Amino acid sequence: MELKIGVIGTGAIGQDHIRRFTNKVKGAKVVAVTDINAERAVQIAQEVGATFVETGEELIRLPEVDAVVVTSWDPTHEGYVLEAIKNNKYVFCEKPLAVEAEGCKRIMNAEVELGKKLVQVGFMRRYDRGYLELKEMVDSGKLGEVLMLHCAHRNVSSGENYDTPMAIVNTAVHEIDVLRWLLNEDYVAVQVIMPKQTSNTHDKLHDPQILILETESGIHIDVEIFVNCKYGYDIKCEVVCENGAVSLSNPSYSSIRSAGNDFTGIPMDWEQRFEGAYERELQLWVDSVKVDELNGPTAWDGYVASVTTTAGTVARETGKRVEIKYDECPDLYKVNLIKL
Ligand code: NAI
Ligand code: ISE
Repeated sequence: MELKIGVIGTGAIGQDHIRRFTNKVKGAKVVAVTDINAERAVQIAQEVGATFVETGEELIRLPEVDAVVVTSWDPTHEGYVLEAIKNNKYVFCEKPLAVEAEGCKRIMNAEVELGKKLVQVGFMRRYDRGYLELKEMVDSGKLGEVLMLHCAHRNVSSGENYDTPMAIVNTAVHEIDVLRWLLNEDYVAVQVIMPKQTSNTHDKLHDPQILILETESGIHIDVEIFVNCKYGYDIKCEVVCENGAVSLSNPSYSSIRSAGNDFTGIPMDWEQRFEGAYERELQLWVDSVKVDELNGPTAWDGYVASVTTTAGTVARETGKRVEIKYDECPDLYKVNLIKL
């Protein structure tokens, strides 16, 4: 039977996910969409044979909607997720789960009260083949203990509305999630370094920035966040261990040799770079909803990401090393195995 999905937010990633549910993911169908930009949502609804609904709340309550996807702006996520839980519906929410840790806690409380996980957060990097291979190597212990990680998150360019705090809250949040999953460890402290700026920025954005995270066992992680690098969408991660190192490589399917050079393509955006990860993420979410047992990133993961990004913001503002403390993890979230 097909899982009938309602999508809230038909902007960039909302449209991508609708396309994936329609053309790639098996066993799912988008039956309802909504957006405050009604004109665009009506058009998209027509294209995929879905119903346009006036509001997100109305969409969540529709009896024909089995599960909800939230791809609207960040501050709207919490309200829609809480409404979905209230209506006992599974909900896939793009990052961030809520803009602040308190919002994530309200969502966890609602799930704990219900005694069931209904929420999955869109941390798609956990489904990327490259990160999965790194994790396999780290977990195998073949290279010895992990000592350091050197990472970079480079976007081609950022818009006028993208400002200094977003580098951590909106962009490095992906590293913050995927690296604790990769290492099976949480963070204990964070620092932020503000290096020399690119001239390709504006006065509300300090670009690049460097985030330094420390984990429970003392692993140091540096993450360069450079959102106007101009040349491509470049995601780097080198895990340095006692007896070797393992790194991500950019997926590319061909290269050109000409005039004494070897040209290899670089993805230009996250859609291209993580195409396979998004597909796997949504397919596994649909499969898990159908068997009534989620196995992806939880509200707890959303909470940990939020506490960490907030600590990162304080570290940037104060220039100091900031210790990170999380609440006790509720039992509901202690077992969470992604079966890939
Ligand atoms: P966007 O601005 O292109 O689309 C957001 C859409 O939500 C817009 O069409 C807007 O009209 C609509 N919207 C805003 N408030 C609404 C409300 N109350 N009810 C219904 N619709 C509403 O933004 P984009 O890039 O698609 O991002 C959406 C979300 O997805 C963000 O939270 C962002 O952080 C996340 N995201 C995640 C990515 C990932 O790699 N996992 C990549 C890009 C975005
Ligand atoms: C965007 O919101 C994403 O989630 C992308 O994956 C990230 O690369 C980009 O920097 C963010 O703005």
